[in-house]
Amino acid sequence: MRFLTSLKTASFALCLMAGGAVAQGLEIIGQPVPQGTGFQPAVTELARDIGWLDHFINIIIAVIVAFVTALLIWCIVRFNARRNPKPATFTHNSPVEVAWTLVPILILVVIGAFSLPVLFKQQTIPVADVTIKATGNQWYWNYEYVDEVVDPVNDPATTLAFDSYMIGSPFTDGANMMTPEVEAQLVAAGYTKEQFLLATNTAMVVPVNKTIVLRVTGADVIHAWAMPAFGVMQSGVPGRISHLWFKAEQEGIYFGQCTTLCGQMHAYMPITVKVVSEEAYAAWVDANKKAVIDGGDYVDVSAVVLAGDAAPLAVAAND
Ligand SMILES: [Cu+2]
Repeated sequence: MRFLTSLKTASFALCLMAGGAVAQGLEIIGQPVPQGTGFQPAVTELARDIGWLDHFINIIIAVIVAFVTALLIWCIVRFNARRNPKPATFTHNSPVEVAWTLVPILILVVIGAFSLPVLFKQQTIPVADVTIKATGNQWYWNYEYVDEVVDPVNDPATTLAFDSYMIGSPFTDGANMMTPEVEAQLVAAGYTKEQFLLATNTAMVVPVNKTIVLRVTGADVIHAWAMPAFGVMQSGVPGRISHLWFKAEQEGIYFGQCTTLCGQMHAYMPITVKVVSEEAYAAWVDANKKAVIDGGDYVDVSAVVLAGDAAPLAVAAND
């Protein structure tokens, strides 16, 4: 990893000259939707576990709230001063005190018994099929495919790596605001203006149904790499490497964001992940290695797919 950024990021002027919209060949699955409530569609076991745990704890909370509310109403109605002109004078009731100590303890034990296994599953890092190092910078991400040496014969030290900026950020000639130029860039990259603040100029690409291990760190301040549809979030702390893992089960495009306040433009360093077939992933890696050697730009996975270098993408339905 001699050069952290071995690939230049795509030039939008070139994209625009190439003539408008690039079909993505992939469905956008992981993004916020208008009037949406709850979680984004879960495409990993971890995300399903978290969703289940959330529902489970919500039920417990609802029961407790209903019980306490009923108790309050009963006390107000039954034990008010008007109905009890001569108040009782006792101060203690041991059975009730034992109950209100033990019952909450039991509730916490039950919650812990279900939540700790989910936490351990997240934090037990399996053997990786693909290992990627994600480095948070003010204010963009860098992705390094640590096992993908670009040119093993002539330059065994350079791995595939590239920066990922929000479309519309100053790096892409924007000012973090929606303008006609930014919309044109989004369309050129295969998005619409709905994906403003989410879409990036380069995407992290991973194969479907493979175990991906992400090494997360920060280059300057603390950032955090988070992907709601995968149920993962990990702080990127300068000087140390943290790990997260996921196995995405559905091809598509997913959006996440930096989730630790890292400075003035924290809101403008989103994350785009494209989950593709194994064949498309391999072709994408090869195309980008070739681009590094030839001094070319980052190659989007849609170019690989649409050029027919890989098997056609099966786009799964979004439920
Ligand atoms: Cu941030």
